[in-house]
Amino acid sequence: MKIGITCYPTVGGSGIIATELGKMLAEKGHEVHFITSSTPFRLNRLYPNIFSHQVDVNSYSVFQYAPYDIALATKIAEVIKNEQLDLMHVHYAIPHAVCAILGRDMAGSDIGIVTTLHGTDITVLGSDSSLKEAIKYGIEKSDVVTAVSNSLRDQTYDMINPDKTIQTIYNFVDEREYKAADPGSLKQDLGINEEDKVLIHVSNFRNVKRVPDIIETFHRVQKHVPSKLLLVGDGPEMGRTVQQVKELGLEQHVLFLGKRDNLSELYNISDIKLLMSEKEAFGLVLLEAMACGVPCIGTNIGGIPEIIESGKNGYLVGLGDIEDAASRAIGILTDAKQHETLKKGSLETVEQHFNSFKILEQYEAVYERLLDRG
Ligand code: GMT
Repeated sequence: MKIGITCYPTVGGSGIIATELGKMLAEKGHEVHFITSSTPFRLNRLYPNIFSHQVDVNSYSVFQYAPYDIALATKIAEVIKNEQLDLMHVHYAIPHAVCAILGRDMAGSDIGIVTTLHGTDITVLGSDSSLKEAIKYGIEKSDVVTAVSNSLRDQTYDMINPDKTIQTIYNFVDEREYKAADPGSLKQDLGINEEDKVLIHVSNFRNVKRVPDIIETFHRVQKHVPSKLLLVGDGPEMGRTVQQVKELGLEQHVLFLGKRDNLSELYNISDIKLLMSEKEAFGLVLLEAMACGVPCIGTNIGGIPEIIESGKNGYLVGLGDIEDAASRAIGILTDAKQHETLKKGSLETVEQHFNSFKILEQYEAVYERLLDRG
């Protein structure tokens, strides 16, 4: 099949899923065409049957805002025609589904459009009256719509009320990259004592991630267990986070690592992963951690309970329940047997429910159904 993929190419779970899916499809012999504003960051080497088409936006001085969406639709139309695509798979309803629909129309084509919903296009933008109708339109005019969790699927029905069936297809990780492995001297290289426990939080440091809850949880853990907190990523809340760490006197115990590519290695020196978000359609970072054998503590919201099963691979806590999160973390870090059980459960969860080959098959089945409709 010749498949066009549009996603946000910069760091973020949706871009990672789109790119990893494209790479796996290419490995299975499909021809994949990324149509994006820049080369997806995970497309880090040359693949013979992956092509990257970049959207050029005209910045004519009369435009108050450069017309990216129109330029993307035009590029999609061009690639549909020139490359004879069989279908388009876009990630995010806004603007990508709408652009694909317009692009298909411009190309005078009737190829199928698959739209995958990742979260914020529904949970954040879905209540914005300037966008809600466009999101509904993008969903209804797509041929197939998938959501990355049952929670996101149900929330889309509740908030947008589209006349469309939405199928859940879970996210996945590349198990060849994310696996339990010997981290070598990384702990030492980062200046962490061998006997110190390591907690990790990875995010884009936006409000919804509730990073202050992570710091407060760690503050409590640190009083009982010699430990370090790795903060990976960057974003608008970083300044406030640095300030909070200073105010709590945790500077010696928190490592700000910024945006990193070697997440697998960092997970392999970590004992617990923390994700205390107030909105989270899935939580890909949980899966990445679990694939490396790291138990997770996360809030009981959105798609997180579809990944974390309390007592099997970590613990769910209420939103903002720092005390419970800290006491769960202390429990795990001070009980090697419990940690081992949760580690085993984490690896099993990824293998049983989020296996990349099984997820790939689900997407391929969607594509084949679209092609078969003639
Ligand atoms: O978490 C973010 O803010 C980034 C966003 C994205 O566009 O990558 O993540 C969303 O999609 C991910 C991949 O499906 C999910 O794992 C995240 O849970 C989801 N984020 C939110 O729902 C806040």
